[in-house]
Amino acid sequence: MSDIHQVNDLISIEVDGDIALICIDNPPVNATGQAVRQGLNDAVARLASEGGVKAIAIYGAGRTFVAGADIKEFGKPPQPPALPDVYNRIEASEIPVVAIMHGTALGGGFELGLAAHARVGIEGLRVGLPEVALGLLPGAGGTQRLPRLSGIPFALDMCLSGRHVPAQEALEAGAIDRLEAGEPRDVAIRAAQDAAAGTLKTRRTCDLQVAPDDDALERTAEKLRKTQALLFAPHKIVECIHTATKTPLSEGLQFEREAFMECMDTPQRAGLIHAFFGERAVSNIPEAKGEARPIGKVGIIGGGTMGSGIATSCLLAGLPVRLIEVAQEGLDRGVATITGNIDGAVKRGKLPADKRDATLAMLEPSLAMEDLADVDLVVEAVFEDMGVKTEIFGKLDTICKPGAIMASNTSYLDVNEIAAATSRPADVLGLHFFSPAHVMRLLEIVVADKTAPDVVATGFALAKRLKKVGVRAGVCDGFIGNRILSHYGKEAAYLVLDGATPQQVDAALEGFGFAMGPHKVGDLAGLDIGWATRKRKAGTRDPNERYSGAVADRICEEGWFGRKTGKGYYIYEGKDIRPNPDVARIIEEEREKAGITPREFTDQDIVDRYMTAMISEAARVVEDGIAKRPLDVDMVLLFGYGFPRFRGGPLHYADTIGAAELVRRIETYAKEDAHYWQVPDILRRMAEDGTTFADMNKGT
Ligand code: T1G
Repeated sequence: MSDIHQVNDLISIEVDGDIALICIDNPPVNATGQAVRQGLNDAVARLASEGGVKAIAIYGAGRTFVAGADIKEFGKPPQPPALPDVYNRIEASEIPVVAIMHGTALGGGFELGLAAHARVGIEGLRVGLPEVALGLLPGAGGTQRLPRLSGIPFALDMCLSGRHVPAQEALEAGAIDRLEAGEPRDVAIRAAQDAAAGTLKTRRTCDLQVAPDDDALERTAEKLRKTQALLFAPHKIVECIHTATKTPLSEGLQFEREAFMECMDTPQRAGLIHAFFGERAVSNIPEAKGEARPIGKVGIIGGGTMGSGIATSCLLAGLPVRLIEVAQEGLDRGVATITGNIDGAVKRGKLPADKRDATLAMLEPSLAMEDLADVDLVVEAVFEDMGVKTEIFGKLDTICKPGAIMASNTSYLDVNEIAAATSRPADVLGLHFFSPAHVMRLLEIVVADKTAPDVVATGFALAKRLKKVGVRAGVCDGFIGNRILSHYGKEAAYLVLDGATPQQVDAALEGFGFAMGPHKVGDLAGLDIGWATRKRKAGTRDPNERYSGAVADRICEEGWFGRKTGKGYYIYEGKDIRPNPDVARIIEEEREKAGITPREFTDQDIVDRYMTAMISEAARVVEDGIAKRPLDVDMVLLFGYGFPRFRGGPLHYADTIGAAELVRRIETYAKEDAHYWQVPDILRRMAEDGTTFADMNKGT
């Protein structure tokens, strides 16, 4: 190739004879930021004006084609040229343009392909329109051009699921025209030559008609009204695709643009983009970037629900596991649970069936703790008793090889005290998994006072290997998540004691976006767990604290622990779930005992109180340095506690309320209970100086 011209830092043109290549080189993912848009625009204009070229191929440098518009630009004033205009210029080009897509072609990246006159994929390619996961919709022609190429059902599926579609499926759906092997630039040269020679068919997508399918549109709209009533973008997507069936492309693009801007203006977009970057920022801390110790084999102590889940997660990540139990019966139960988990993973398509046996073969059950002498990491997952845990760590200290890491899966106990049971506290940390541990993506990496930096780095490396969202947490009772839960959980109980019903509280919070209200969650997890915690804390409970467990204790005393006993706050018979009428009686009796006259709460009252309670304790967790940044708290609640993703997390949500209003609320509620409702200093300072939690996340 002879003539290379750099249009700008990110876009270059290469001309050879009668073909030209346009290369996009904007690491890490060739996002279409302003310079890429401008460069593409100028490159196509230049080639059109210079003439002499019969075909153009656009490809990406680096590990992937274009992974979409630059998300970092969202929420800021838009910079011209707008992406749809650049793509309309490409579609209008008299010179055929072929898009060469490798790695991932997502969002605006796939839409670039759709605007081109032919699409060539390179093996391993995955295409997708994941905008909906950001509270947006494909805003550069995706909702108008894809139905023209692949029909309405496929377009609805891609735009609403946001899934990354393998190239072969995209080829079969007509979303790409060819699938090839080779380096992007080489494939680009061949494709441009074929387009110039006419052996690669080129056409404008705008000239194609959409095959009507009103049934699919109506069915989808109906389903969304039931399943995603709270979300904005999915409904707009259906409207856009519907418009594609009725109007010429230019009008459809106009409709799509307006719908896109409506989505852009929603708080959901801000919440979901906060979640996107937060998920990546949690490991963007100095400790996580240090040199990690190699992890080749893992030892798990305890074959219960947590131990088996953690073992499964390691096996699925290709890590050999030695599972330790004290008795054969427990060991067999652990192996059976792990085997069931692995079979479940095969069923869910998380593990290819032909890898099942090899994966299970990496599991070595044992009754001898001495067999942990050669592992690189031990995760202790036995029941929550400090005495038992310190005894185990004391023993591990005599067994584990130098440099081995000893971790506890405790969900609240003092990791410093556990570490002190060894002669090498630097090699000890907390790795707090969430049940079911092979499914839940959150991992609290609990850093004790003496934990060595490379041990922390190893915790983050393990999280990445297990495809978990690892969040750094300091040591306190309950770390980040459970500490906050134990506080806002009390408010749910107070609301019931003061007049609301468990069903009303659950419905109000489900209307806010939680998949399940706190009473249903309690029934699912087992009410006996909370009961044990209340008993454990009874001796140290502050006498000024209003007891929140009266109703729950009575329910547990009846032997009703929730789903596992068929009864809790609700009665569970098959698929039928209904309020437990006996709970209403218990609530009345406990109100009488406490001399409470029940009062009315609106759903908004319930949400405001519950969320203000959550935000208060979350703010204190940041203030105490247990969480280094507000976004760490947000990601813990999103990935471990079912917080609605579109709200971004409790502290992102707090910024939509404002510190001054939160202080006002707490001071109002404190008139009822000054012990429970206390304004965190950090909130008071924020109300005075106007800082936000987002400000505290900046620079990370
Ligand atoms: N914009 C800006 N930065 C991005 C980005 C994007 N689209 N995609 C990734 N990054 C950053 C990311 O934050 C990280 O930065 C680094 O790249 C590596 O990413 C008009 C409106 C492509 C599958 O939603 O799904 O197009 O943390 O760690 O695991 O219709 O990134 O290193 O500083 O995730 O290999 C639609 C989003 C946009 C795709 C790669 N596109 N990206 O995964 O690496 S909206 C998306 C991804 C749009 C148009 C609309 C993944 C990936 P840092 P990473 P990875």
